[in-house]
Amino acid sequence: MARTVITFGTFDILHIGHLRVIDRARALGDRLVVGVSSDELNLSKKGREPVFSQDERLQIIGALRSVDAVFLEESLEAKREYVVTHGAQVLVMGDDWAGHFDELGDVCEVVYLPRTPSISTTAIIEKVAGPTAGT
Ligand code: C2G
Repeated sequence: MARTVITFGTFDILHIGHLRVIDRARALGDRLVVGVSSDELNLSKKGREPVFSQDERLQIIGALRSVDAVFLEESLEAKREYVVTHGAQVLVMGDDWAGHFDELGDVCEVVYLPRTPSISTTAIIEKVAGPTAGT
């Protein structure tokens, strides 16, 4: 039976750290499903809307070679339902989430992969904005 891997993220302003976690997640199975977090979820959790809309982020992530299917992640608390609904045997998250989803160990294998150092959406926004931005 095909082994389905699931992962989640905002993936705003796609960068090499995102691509690496997606490629490494896909390598752990035969099929990768990605939950892309909604604009609303980001606004409520991070206090700002992503630069790219959820529709754009869904299209960008869905176009990647390693990704077999995408869906909108509308609640951080619904991981268990998403894992079961999508038939995933493995849940992959970056290690900034280490320990957070261990309780799902009864329905799937939970794997935390090391983050790619020195890159983040926030750092890109700051770099593009330039040193005088916000002054
Ligand atoms: N990531 C990484 N290396 C980086 C930056 C991000 O490996 N330098 C990984 C994160 O660990 C995560 C994925 O890329 O697994 C997506 O990161 P974010 O877009 O920041 O996702 P986040 O907002 O943390 O996810 O259920 C989780 C939610 O969807 C929110």
